[in-house]
Amino acid sequence: MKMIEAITEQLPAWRERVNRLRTQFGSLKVCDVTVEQIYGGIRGVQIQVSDISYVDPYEGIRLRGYTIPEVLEYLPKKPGSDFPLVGGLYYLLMTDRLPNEAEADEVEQEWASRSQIPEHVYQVIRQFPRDTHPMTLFSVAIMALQPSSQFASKYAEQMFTSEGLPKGDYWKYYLEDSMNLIAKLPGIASFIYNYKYRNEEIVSYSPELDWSANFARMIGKAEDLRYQDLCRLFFVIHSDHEGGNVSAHTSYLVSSALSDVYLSCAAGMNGLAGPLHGLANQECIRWVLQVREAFGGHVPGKEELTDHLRRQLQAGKLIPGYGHAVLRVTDPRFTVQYEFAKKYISNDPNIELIGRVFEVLPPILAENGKVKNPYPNVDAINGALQYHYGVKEFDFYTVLFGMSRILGLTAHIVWGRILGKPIERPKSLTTAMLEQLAEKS
Ligand code: FAM
Repeated sequence: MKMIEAITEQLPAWRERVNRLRTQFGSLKVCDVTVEQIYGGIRGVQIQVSDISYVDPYEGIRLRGYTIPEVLEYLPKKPGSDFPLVGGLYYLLMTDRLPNEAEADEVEQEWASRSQIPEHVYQVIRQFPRDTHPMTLFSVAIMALQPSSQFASKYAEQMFTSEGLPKGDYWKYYLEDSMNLIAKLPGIASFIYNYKYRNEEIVSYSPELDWSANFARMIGKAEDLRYQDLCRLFFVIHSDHEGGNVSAHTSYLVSSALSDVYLSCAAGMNGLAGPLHGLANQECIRWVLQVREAFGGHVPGKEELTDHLRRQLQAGKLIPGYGHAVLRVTDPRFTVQYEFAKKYISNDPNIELIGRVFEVLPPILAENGKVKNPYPNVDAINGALQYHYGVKEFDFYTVLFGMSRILGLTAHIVWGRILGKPIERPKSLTTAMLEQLAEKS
C-alpha cells in the first residue's frame, strides 16, 4: 500500500523529532494543573500530543493542518460528486500528506477487498433484542471481529518464537487491523440499521462504489445520489476532533496497553454512546421537531421564536446543538452542512427553523455572559439532514458518527505505536492530600 510507503518514509524524521524533545527538553514545564482542573474533568490541561487534528477555539478543527473547507476542496472526489472520497481523507489522516486520486482510490479498493464480514458477527447482532440501542450493537459487532486481529495473534505468537516482533513494527499490524475494521463498518452499520428498522437484509459491498456510497446503498439508498454525497460530507467532517474528547482519549488509552484496534475502538465507541458525547446528536432533531410542534407544525417567525427560546432558557433548559467546551465560534462543521442544506433542501421546514434559530439564538445566549460559546455546534444540523433523506431513526445517528470517528481513532492509535508511546498511567492523589496542599498554600 502507498500509505505504508508514505508513513515509512517519514518515520525516521518523526521519531527523531519526538526523541529530541524527550531527551533535550524532557523536563521543560508545559502547564500547571489547578485543583479546579483536577475536579473539573481535566479541562484545558495540556497533557496530550495530537498531530492528527487540532481544534482551534476560533477557527475550529484542522485535520492534519487543513481547515474543514480546505479538506473538502483539496481531497480527491469521485467523478460526478462534489464531496471527497473517505479513502482520501484516511490517507491524509494516516500519512500527513494530501493524496492524489490514485492514492485515495487505492485505499478505497483496499477497503472493498477487505469488506467481507464473518457470519458470526451477524449472528451476534441477531442474538440481541431488537430494541437494543444501535450503539450497543455496533460496539459488540466490533468486539466480535477482535479474534481476527493480526496484531493480537502476531504478538501472542512472538512470545513463543525466537524471531520476535520488533516494537518498531507494531504499527504495521495496527494499520492492517485498522484497514480491516474500517472496511467492514459500512456492512456492520447497515446491517444494524436493516436489522432494527428495515428488512434484516445483508447487502454485500460493491467494489464499484466508494465507502460512503456503499453504506448508503446498503440501507436502501442506491438511487439517492444526493444522500450518498451527504454521507461523504458527514463521514469526512466527523472523523476527528483532537485527542482529548471521550472517544478519542478512551481508545488511545486502551491501545496504550497494547490492546489491539478492535478492543480499543469498541472502548471508544462505548464512550461515544454517552449522552454528553456522541448521543447528543439525536437530541437536536428531537428538539427542532418539538419547537415546530409547539407552533402547530409551522416554523415560527423571529419574534415568536425569540419569546419561545427565552422561555426555555428561563425554565433552565439547555438548547441542544449550541455551545461547545472548546470552540468559541460557529462550528465550521455546522457551516458546511448548513451550506449543503441551503443548496439542496432549503424548502425543508426543519432546515428553515434551524436557520431561524441560528439568526436569533446566539445574541440571546450571549446576553448574560454565562454561556462561553453561544454559537451552533455540529450537532445542531446533523439530525435534520439525515431526517430529510429518510433516516428518521434518531438513535441510529450516533452509529454514523461512530463509523466516521473510527477513522480518526485508528489514525491516533497507529501513530501512537509509530512513535512508541508507552502505556498511560497518570498519578492519583487523595482528597486528604489535596487538603494538605491547600493548607500549606
Ligand atoms: N443552552 C443553555 N445553556 C447552556 C448551553 C445551551 N446550549 N450551553 C451552555 N450552557 C450553560 C451551561 O449549562 C452552563 O450553565 P451552569 O453554569 O448553570 O451549569 C453555562 O452555560 C456555561 O457552560 P459552558 O462553559 O459554556 O459550556 P460547557 O463547556 O460546560 O459545556 C456543552 C459545553 C456543549 C456540553 C454545552 O454547551 C451544552 O450542554 N450544549 C448543549 C448540548 C450540546 O449541544 N451538546 C453537543 C456537544 C457537541 F459538540 C458534541 O460533543 N457532540
